[in-house]
Amino acid sequence: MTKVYKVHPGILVEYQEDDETLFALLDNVTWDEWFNSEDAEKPFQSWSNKGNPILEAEVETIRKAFTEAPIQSQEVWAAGVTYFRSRVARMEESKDAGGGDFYDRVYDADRPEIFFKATAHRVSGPGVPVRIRKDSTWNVPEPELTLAINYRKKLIGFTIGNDMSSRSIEGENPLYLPQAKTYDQCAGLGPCILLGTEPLSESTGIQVRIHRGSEGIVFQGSTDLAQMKRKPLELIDWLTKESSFPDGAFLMTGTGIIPEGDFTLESGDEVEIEIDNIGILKNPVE
Ligand code: DO4
Ligand code: MG
Repeated sequence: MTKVYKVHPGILVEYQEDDETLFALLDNVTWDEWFNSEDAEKPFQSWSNKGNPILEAEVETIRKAFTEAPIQSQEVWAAGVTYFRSRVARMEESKDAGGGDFYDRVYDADRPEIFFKATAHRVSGPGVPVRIRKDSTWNVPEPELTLAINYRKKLIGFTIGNDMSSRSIEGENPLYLPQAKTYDQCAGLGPCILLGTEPLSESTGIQVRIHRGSEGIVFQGSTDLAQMKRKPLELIDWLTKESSFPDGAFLMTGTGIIPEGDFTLESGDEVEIEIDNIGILKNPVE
């Protein structure tokens, strides 16, 4: 059976041995070095020997110190309209601006929609606020399986991404997409990278829950990877065709969950995204 390794910021590695969860803290390597090392692809055999084993009881204390996102110098990119639900929602929001047709066409085209999302300083780790733009009136989180890709353009693992989006800005004019998508704290990433060089099973579930103070859960939705029209390796191929990534990159693979049109996020909400086998990413909204 293949071993499961999860790498948390830190670099704290979580793995299973003889039905036990073990942890090792790697203090002799930076995140960028680890991300682009041979061991990240294999994954991890020799690092586990180099790491300092720590007790499970110490892990929570250590992890609290790492409300960081699992990123150092990697760029964050995102694919769009990769699920039918996204195609329908974008066509609705942009119909008055005459942009609906573009989403329909990109859903069926060979070339996917891929856009630049963020550099590391615009990304929030677990528990750290993500933001809604002050000049936007209609906002949603987008829960997305996110691929970790090394400088050799190879898939090394998976994390959870929140592609925070302004639907009012995007819907006004599709040319405003970069402003709808990229601003300070426009993305959540974490809590770890589940190592793996093969795509996850299509039955992998993605869930989102939006909590609003005493009202409780005001939106929840779910999907699975079988609903995604594009394949992860196809998206990596398009992203890396004419671009190099000296420190590697993250690629969000698009959302299959979008609340109905009358829903907007509010400051004070908390977004909780869960992807099977990876974990849970929670961020308050500012
Ligand atoms: O085309 C606009 C953005 C699409 C997107 O972010 C998504 O489908 O997830
Ligand atoms: Mg998205």
